[in-house]
Amino acid sequence: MILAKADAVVRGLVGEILARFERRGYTILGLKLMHVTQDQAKRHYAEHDGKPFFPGLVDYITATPIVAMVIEGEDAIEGCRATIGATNPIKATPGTIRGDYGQTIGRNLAHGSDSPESAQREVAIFFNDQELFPRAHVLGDWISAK
Ligand code: IDP
Repeated sequence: MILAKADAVVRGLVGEILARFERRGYTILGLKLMHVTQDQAKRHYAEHDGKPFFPGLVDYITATPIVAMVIEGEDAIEGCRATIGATNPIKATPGTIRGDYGQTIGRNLAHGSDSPESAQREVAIFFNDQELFPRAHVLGDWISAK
């Protein structure tokens, strides 16, 4: 699951971010502009609870609406994380989302799930079944045929 976080929305970079995943050939299964509740933010970032930056992180993704996306494709998790770039934009390679548009770790524009288990957990926090369109599987298989 991908999030275009609050700074991406405020800066008008949602289209740019979304386009990068579309251009790689991934299939969009779900996509919405939404306000993240405190509860959703805390569940999503539960692994960071207790760290000094946790309150600021929750504030960050609840500050304005964000865009949540579920996408799929061959090795999509690894591919999406590569497209997003390193957590700290200063260390992110130019050509990645964070490397092209980010300045600080506290405003790094995008989130990408780091494992299939995380993706499953996160999708359940942000989407209900009616908001996902699994029929796109057919296109996903076709476009990434080996
Ligand atoms: P990731 O987003 O690249 O997977 P994680 O280590 O899972 O990175 O951290 C989740 C998010 O927490 C980061 O994207 C960033 O927004 C925030 N974050 C991580 N470390 C720091 C920090 O040291 N200061 C402020 N925010 C941080």
